[in-house]
Amino acid sequence: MRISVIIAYHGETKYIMDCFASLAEQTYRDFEVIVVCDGCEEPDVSPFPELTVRFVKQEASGSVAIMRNLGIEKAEGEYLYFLDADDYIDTNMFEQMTQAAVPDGVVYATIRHTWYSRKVHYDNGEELNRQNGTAKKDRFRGDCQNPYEFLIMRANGLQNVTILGMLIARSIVDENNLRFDEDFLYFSDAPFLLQVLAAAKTAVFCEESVYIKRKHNDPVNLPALVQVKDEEKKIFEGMRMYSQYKHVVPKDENEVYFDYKFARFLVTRISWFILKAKPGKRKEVCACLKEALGKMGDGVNERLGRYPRQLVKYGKRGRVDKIAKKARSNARKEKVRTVIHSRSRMKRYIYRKVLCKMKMIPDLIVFESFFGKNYSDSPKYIYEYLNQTYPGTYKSVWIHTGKKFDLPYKAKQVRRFSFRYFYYMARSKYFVFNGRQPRYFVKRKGSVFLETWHGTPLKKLVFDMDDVTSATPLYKEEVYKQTRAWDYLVAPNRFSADIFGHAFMYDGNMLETGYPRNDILYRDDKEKLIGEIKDELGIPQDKKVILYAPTWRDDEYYGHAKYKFSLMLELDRMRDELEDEYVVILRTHYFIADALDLSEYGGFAYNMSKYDDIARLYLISDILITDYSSVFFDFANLRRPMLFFTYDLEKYRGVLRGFYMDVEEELPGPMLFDTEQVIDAIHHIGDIQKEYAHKYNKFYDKYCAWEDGHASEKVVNAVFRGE
Ligand code: C2G
Repeated sequence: MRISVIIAYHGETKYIMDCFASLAEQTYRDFEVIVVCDGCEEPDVSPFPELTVRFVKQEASGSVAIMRNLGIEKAEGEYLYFLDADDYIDTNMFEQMTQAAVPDGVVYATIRHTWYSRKVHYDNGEELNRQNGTAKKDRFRGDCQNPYEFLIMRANGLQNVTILGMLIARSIVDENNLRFDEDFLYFSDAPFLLQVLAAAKTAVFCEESVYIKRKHNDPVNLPALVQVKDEEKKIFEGMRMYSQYKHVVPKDENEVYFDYKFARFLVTRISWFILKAKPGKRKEVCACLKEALGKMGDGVNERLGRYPRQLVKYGKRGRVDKIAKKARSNARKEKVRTVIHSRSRMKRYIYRKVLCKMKMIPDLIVFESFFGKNYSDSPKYIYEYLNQTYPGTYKSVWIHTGKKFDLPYKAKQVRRFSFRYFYYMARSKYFVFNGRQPRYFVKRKGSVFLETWHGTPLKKLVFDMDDVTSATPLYKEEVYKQTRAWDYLVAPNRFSADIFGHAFMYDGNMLETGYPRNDILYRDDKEKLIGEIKDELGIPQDKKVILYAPTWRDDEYYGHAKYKFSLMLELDRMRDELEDEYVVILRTHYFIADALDLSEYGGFAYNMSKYDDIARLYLISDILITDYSSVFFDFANLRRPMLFFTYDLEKYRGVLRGFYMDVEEELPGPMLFDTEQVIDAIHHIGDIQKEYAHKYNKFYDKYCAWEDGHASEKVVNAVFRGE
């Protein structure tokens, strides 16, 4: 029994390899693959010699309906199976489906959704589901054996009613001359599905067969059809599709499901569209809607709540004005309900609607470093430079997370997300942040946002990441919106400037100045400062300092921005071997929630994770041990030795992130994998420095070339002095 797999391909090169792999590994082998290319290059199938693929070229870019119809023309199998180029299927799907197949019938499967590539989805399924809300099971809880109910009701929205994951006897299509309706760009699945169901002799549910639908985490560059922002066309198509194909659904209890889906489409999409539409457009909607609702049965009423019932009633009477009025008052009620039930929503509401309408304060600057956790990093040095050089010219506000900072110059301090925070976020002209601002930040006309960012990127960032496992799957879209608000972005070196351009899709002002946070590393009075900092921290002046500053791991967390850290360096052994000459400072990343108790190593190991400014720790450190943290790009400015404790290199590089550089080639120090190697390296640190001198020089030239101790000045001149 031969299956024809029809894939509509629209140039989704990034995804189709997973799709092919899932076909190549099918346990059932009697199938052909037809890829219809939509005005794009054929994908490379060479990595899958076991697949016989026929390509059909469609010259101009068309629609999924046109492509699938072309596929049907070419198909030679007794069964048709539609698969999307961005999706993949379980390896035993065809085997299970063919066992369940009946002549002149269809078999339908389970659909699951994922944001991830095949590798991540299968390897880490459970974990990732928990963090990012991937639907593990269909949410549908109704009768799976009733194909109408199952196939219509499980979809989230009318546009998601789909033909995917269904094995269809070719005879059904031929005898009834069925084709996808090419008049529809977004809604061609439902008509085809309904016609197939009406003509099929039997429809069998095969629960174990799983079709995995991949959601796109980059709707900016590669939106799925449901993510395309083309609301007007979608609204009209949805109404037309329902009007045209409602009659295909049998006039029995199954009618209710399709009617229900359309009523929800009215509530969630059409009514909003009407609300915002101009009078002429409203009239057009009115006519189409009236026609569509004229086909709606009465059976659906008891399934609908009061509000949808009212909208249906008004729509049937052609009263779009009433739909708009009702939708507006309903939206207001909803807003009030959510706002009064949540203090944070209330504050955000007042921020947007009231505070952002107040006059902007032209000499006010809001500073934030690491989401208010520290008084540190480039915002700190810009603030200090401004106050030293232009005393009294600017007013400063520092954001903190609960504990006020000890600031050297006059400044207001506001707790993050407090009412005062929103007040200053709304009224300030300038913003100096080293991370992303909140999603709801309003970029007011005339305001100036200076983003300093917080490190030369080693780990892949935003648009250069494939799977986003460490953040919400909508991270890319979110960052895209946030980076649109940045007026200036500081780059520490050419390498970063280039990466920031594509990783953030940033084309605003790039300040190619070096990092203000590194100015301190070039101070003339460094020696004096080192003595002072050692005294401040209680570190003996005569001991050398080893700073251990690792980064965080995307897959080890308690919750949002609360990451775990396990200390893999054995401090006991280090103390035994090194305590005569050295002390160790442990500095965990600001995302790490674990507070490590090092009291038993008193006098040898110090936990400085809560210390504000890591740059001051660099200054007093003779050796840096790190892993994949950007700290080494900064520390290199001191030209002191570095060791890389990369005990989980393969996992980190391969599964979690991916790097921008070839670490084996470029790191200016050895990669070490256990405590013994670390101790040995410290004993032979002089030899290591000699061995790595050449690499270190190259590294310094590439990543530290722009640093000269004057970055704050250059940034301030560009942003605040208009130079
Ligand atoms: N940091 C620190 N202590 C650590 C690790 C990092 O104080 N143990 C600070 C350093 O200033 C470092 C910055 O936090 O440069 C960023 O830390 P990374 O470990 O590089 O990780 P991440 O926050 O993911 O930023 O482009 C840079 C990347 O975005 C990395």
